[in-house]
Amino acid sequence: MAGAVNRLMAVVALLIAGALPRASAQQRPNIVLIYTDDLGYGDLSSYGATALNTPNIDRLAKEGLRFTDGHAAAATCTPSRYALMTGEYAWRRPGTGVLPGDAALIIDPDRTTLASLLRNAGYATGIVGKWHLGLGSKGGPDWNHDVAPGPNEIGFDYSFIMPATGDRVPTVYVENRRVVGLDPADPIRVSYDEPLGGPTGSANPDLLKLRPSHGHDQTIVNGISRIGYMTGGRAALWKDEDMALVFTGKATAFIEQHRDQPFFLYFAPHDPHVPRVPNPRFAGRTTLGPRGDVIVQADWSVGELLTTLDRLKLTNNTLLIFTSDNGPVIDDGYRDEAVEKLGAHRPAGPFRGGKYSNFEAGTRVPLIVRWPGHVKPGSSSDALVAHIDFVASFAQLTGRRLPGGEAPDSEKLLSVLLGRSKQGRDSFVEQGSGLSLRQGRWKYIEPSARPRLNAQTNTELGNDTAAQLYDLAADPGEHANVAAKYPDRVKAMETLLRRVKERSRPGRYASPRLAAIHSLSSFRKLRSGV
Ligand SMILES: [Ca+2]
Repeated sequence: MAGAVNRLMAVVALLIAGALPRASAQQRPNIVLIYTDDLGYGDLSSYGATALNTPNIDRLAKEGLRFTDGHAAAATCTPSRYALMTGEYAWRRPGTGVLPGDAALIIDPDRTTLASLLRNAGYATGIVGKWHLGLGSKGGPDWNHDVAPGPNEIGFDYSFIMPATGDRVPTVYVENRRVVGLDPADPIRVSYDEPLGGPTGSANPDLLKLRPSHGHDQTIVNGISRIGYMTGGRAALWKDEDMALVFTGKATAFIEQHRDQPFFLYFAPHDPHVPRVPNPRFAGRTTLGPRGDVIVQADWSVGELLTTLDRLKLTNNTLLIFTSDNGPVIDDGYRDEAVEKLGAHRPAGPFRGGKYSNFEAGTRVPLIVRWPGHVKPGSSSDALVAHIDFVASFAQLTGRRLPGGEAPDSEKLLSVLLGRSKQGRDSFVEQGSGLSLRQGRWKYIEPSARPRLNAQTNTELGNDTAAQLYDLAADPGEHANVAAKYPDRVKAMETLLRRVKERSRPGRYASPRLAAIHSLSSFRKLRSGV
């Protein structure tokens, strides 16, 4: 009761201050965005999987709206998350590809982000989980002092993050700019160029409990070799088996702490990205090996958040979105039985390709929206929507106006996200190995001389030197290229894609500071070959 009164008082105070001219308490729900890592369209029982059960995520589908044409902006982590945060296609910005673990921040702190938008709207904002958008200014972060700029500088009041990925050093958590548990007498050193001493996967395979299948053979931490070299920080190193529990605990604590005010929680679990190392309580829970076990672990994390919302009586006033940052991959660098135990499970569902690919499974991901009383329970939508639209849609939700030029590729689709309209995007550019354009039932993949197959992950990348056109209504698996049959359609979509590319806004964010950050991260990317 006291909580409800406090919340009402806070809203009244904001209304008096004129910050929210048309908003009411009901229009300003808490927002929880759950952003899993490499989870495929077909990996949930609510999206057709039968090899495993995801009852907590399925509960969201039963109580909310399930999208069948929802998309990440890109088929890999960094560009997908960049577009989510900024509302701008990542391919417009050099240096936004998959980043090494010591890259500088790639988002200009001066621009509007999903987090700063909501903070300016009066929300308490927090991120728990994977970041992978770079940290520090030019030259990368100083791991032994303030690790900044980072999430706290682009709009998050609170941050508890994994800097890059589970398979990249440094393997430490950073909470509000500081490495957690760091002993100053044992400073962290990180390099993506030269070995720093200490055992590596290539030199000391006998020390490994999980062996790499390709790459991932540099510094060993917790019996697992990673990408990149690291020494020091021994007291701060994470234990992979505990990561889901740690993140989930921090996420539920954030909810608990902010129960009396509008909050935005961006919860970005590591699962089911590699290395897949389930907590013992989830090991062996599926027949799919560790990849299946960590999906069940992610489902448990979701369940913990749902239980917390229920217990605090916040469920009805919380808009919850569940999704994934890109499509699935089976062998992503470790011998973790994912290939051997896959059986009949289809992580990509009916779609072709996966993580890294131009084909639909690269970006088409599970997307569920729940907001009791506002979103019809058990409903579904085939509208074309994308994570890149969250910035503009959350601006609608909170009655904020986006300054001109901000979130340039984000569309106001709140009514679509809430299931009140099925008029989604007219078109959408998917970023896989190259670029593709979606428009209605059609998908155009621009010609490319890039490889057709990622042999290491066995992913069909969808590249071809000829233009490809697919009719997804008749052929969701993209097997029949009908470009020769519909030359006018190909020409029109090629032209539209070119126009979208030309629509970029040169200069607006190209401050000398950001230009320096960009050029540095591109340079590092080239050097480290990621
Ligand atoms: Ca990912």
